[in-house]
Amino acid sequence: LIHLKINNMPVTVKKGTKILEAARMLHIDIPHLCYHPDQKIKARCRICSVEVVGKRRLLAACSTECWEGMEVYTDTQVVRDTQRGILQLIMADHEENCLTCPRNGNCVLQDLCSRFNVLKPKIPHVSKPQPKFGNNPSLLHDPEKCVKCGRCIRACKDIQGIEVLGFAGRSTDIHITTPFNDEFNNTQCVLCGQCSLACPVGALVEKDDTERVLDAIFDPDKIVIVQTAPSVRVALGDAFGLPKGSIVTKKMVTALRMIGFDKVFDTNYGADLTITEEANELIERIKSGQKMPMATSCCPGWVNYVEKHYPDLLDHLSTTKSPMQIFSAITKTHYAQQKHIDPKKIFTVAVMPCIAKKYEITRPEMGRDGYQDTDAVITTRGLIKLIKYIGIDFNNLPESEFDNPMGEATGAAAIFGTTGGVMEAALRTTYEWLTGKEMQNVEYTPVRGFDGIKEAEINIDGKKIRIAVAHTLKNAKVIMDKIRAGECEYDFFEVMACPGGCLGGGGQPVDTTMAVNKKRMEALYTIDKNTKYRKSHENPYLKKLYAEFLEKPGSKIAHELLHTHYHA
Ligand code: HC1
Ligand code: SF4
Ligand code: SF4
Repeated sequence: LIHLKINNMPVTVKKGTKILEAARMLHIDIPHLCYHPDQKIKARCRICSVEVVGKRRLLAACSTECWEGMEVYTDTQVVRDTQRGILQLIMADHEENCLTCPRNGNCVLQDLCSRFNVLKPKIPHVSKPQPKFGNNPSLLHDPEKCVKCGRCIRACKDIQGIEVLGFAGRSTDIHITTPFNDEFNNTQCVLCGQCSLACPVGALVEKDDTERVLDAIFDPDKIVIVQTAPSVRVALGDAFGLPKGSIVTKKMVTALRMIGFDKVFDTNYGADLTITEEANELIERIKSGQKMPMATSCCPGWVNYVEKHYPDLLDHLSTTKSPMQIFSAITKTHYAQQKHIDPKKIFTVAVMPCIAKKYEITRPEMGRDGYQDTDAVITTRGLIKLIKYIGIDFNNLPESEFDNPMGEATGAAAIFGTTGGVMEAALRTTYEWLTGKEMQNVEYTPVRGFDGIKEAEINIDGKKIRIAVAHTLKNAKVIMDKIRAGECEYDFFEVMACPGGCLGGGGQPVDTTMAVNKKRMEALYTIDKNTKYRKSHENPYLKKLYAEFLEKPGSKIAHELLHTHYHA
């Protein structure tokens, strides 16, 4: 253990602890911009500079390890002048239009300028107009708002292993851009949005669809139906100061009704359908031995990755659509027929933790008769905006239930939001269908937790099924390279592009970290435990849907509505 003093207050820390972390133990927040708890430390911005007795220069608190007897001061005149000087320099190179910035009110730079009273620029402006990139449905890059912290670069490279973003230029011309300054569409980008989650300011943001949703709500000719993804309900509370991992499903449903949605349904119902179709597909592939191993396909970041990086292996993706798209296809066909509504009058909105989902809904195969199945995706951040816009006192809301029939779902669907969840849900159904026996213990722990790649072998009636689960595309790459080399022994594998799965999605609240994700994961397993039915094929509304409309898993109509194809 190491003993030191910060601002004359003693603190004891483990060897290797950085000054920034030690200060936190004393409830002191040393300002930081380029530091992110889940990333490699670069000490680029130096805003965390502190004075250390015996050192002539200021040291970066994010990267300097504490030593025995160290004496640190975080609030001297020199430190404050340095911090203010750095902020002045950043502001001289920053488009100052905070009022029109999507991160207004939620921006680390804005907070720091306010905290250090840097209200008027003292250094002449050096920033030059730069082109914005955003010719895609998901992601917008505005280099004039960039603070050059490099967090987006590290997210893309270290989480996804993709390296779309990088530094270019020198001195005042230094900027972050894509290869050849190209639009994201033309690069290897998969629109996962991890860069936007890492960005502390408004330089990389999602495309905002909240206005379009409000327009539909205000349109008297539209019936606006909303569905909410499994992992939104365990993250939304963050924005209202609730403990991380709070389960706010029922308050969320009330808030959605107050915003004006005509029906509030659950993506989890779609997830149960995805599992029944996917389990059936897996069993068919196991029996035929074709296109093995089969991979899950509900994550559009992952699908984009296979299309762009491994087009030769597209056959491995399950053809089953994602829960969101299955949900919307049923809404605009069977549900519309049952309720005698012209599907063209229905406007379907999905609340997702994801920005790649904004792209997924625009794929030409995701609709029929000239309309899209899902009309708009808003992220968890978008929903927070709408709740604040309406002026809803979220924490004091009464609780309410989803509408039915598409609001009823199983525990298997709930865990889709965490890495390993889709696999566990699929196994619950596959096991019962292959053996005809009831699965006693539905909790399959080998696929739980945040290890990068989890592998297991299950014995189903004497047949060994080899499975794997990966989260982040850097880990997925390991599996894909093995398949390409003909060295992969799996039968079935799950990939979710974001760290921890959707609960760490690119559209989640901006203070998402792996520590927060762990709480969200525990919350999803709690929902599963407390749900009446825990296997997708036991969802009573789903059984009815197959009896009335879809006939059986893998039927012709199920293929037409619930399955898709991919393009190289
Ligand atoms: Fe997901 Fe999925 S789990 S992809 O993460 O399969 O976005 O939460 O809605 O579609 O169900 C996201 C989450 C989500 C789909 C489901
Ligand atoms: Fe990289 Fe994902 Fe950002 Fe694209 S969206 S630049 S793949 S982190
Ligand atoms: Fe979207 Fe979830 Fe995939 Fe991330 S893991 S890209 S949030 S679907």
